[in-house]
Amino acid sequence: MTAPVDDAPWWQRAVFYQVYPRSFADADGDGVGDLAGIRAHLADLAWLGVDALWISPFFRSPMADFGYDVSDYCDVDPLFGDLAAFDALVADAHRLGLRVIIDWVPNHTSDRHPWFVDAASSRDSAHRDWYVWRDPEQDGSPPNNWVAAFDLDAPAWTFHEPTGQWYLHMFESAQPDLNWDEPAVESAMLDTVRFWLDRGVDGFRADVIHGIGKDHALPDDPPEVEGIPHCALNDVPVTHERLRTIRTLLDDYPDDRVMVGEVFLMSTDAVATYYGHDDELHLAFNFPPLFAPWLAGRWAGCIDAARRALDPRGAWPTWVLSNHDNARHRTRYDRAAARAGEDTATGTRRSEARARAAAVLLLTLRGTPFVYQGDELGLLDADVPEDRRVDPGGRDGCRAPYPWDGSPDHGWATPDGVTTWLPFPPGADSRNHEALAAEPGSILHLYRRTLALRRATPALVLGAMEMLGSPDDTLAYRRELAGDTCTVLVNFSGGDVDVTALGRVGAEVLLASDDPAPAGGWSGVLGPDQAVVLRG
Ligand code: TEU
Repeated sequence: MTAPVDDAPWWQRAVFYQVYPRSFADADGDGVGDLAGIRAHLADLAWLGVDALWISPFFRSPMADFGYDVSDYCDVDPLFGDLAAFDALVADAHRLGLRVIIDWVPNHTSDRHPWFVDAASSRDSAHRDWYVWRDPEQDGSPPNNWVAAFDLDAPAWTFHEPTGQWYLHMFESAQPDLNWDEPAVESAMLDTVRFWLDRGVDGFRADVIHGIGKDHALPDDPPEVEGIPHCALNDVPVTHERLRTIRTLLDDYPDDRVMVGEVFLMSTDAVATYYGHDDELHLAFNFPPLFAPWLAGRWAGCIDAARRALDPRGAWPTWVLSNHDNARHRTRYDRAAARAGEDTATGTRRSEARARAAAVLLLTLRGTPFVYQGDELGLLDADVPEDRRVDPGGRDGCRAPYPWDGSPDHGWATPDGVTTWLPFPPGADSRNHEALAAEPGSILHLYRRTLALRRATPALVLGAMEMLGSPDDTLAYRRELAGDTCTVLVNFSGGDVDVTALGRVGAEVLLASDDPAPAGGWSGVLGPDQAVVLRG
């Protein structure tokens, strides 16, 4: 029975691959990736077996936040190419069966965006109310206690001397927050969405989307908020109204355009509300798993929280292990293990095994997975020496350029004297796309095999998911669709775990994270940091 698979929207069936354009591939040899570079490697992504790309910002930008400070939403920054290069990329992607979603940054613009330049020109300017301005307190201090995302000691406000008011910025002072209470802002931003939909994009990843609504009173934040800058909360009802307007716009276009929102709240229950009642975001990132350590209990908690929050709404989950804002999961797991006393020899052995098992976990949970570029090579964060650090948020390590081959410039064709904007990740001489593609046992091939298994197994894509009781340090779940079932077992420990009690000895092993060609029936024992998928 294949009907449910065909009926489900593509974005529920898809595996997304996040491209960070500065670091993916460089066609013009300036040491920074570009759209033509991405286009030249689309066939590699089709070979890998992902379904869709999310491309981080490539719009005109002064690059104070590497593209998340947009000065023209409807043009390509010359660093990355031009609109024709974008159109060519989308056309080629579609020919290869790959969908393309792009980043949309609605919470803030660059301070060099013509709207802000005008807003700052005088209190009476046409665009003044497009941003959030407030008079100083009596003692001259900012209007409230909100702090900026990258420097928790600095206020989320910058005083603008010439006009004598503070303006709000959840991030850098070069990223003033838009005032969505001003109807002209909403309509101008909706026009930017239409612009790209008309050009044929399949949807958007919406940056800090929960920021587009803010409490008018701008109340002080409570003293402690877990893990995120206070003003990132912004959890107010008007945001949901705005999301419904955006959803209507998207749904009025043909072909199931999608919006996946970055709702940077650490509560899965709170994130769930941004799906509305199937009338707000199609998908929302759920970040607790992005910060979860490699521990079965923590993962069981994340899975349970997602089910409890999303299932009653009929909302479809998403899963993310890494992105351009945080240390890669392999690096995170290694660091946590080292802190917990794991010795170097054990750590080296376990590091790759953990990354492999995590890949199988990511790609077999119920929901839409997002693979961050380079995780399929098992990359670690780059060690970025102090004199090459560039990001105000300290996120350079996970943004290292993608090593395509083992040559000195790793396929980046940089002429003498030009270096890539960041150093390569460790071990790129051997850990690169070309070398791993030539090695059937590599993690790259494991990703490819797992993606192929997903495509061939509707139960893994849309099937129901049932957690099975399993020993400590392991997770076991069954995926089922129309009578087809498979079972996934994951060992989070560095030793063998006997799982015979699950009664699956002898079952056919469809996939094993450490073995390219598992033969014979399942032994009932999970190896160290091993994940397996069994038929039935
Ligand atoms: O990120 C939102 C966000 O809250 C994180 O940047 C977080 O504050 C940070 O990881 C803490 O280290 C989005 C984008 O993904 C990010 O790249 C941008 O810098 C940010 O918005 C501003 O646009």
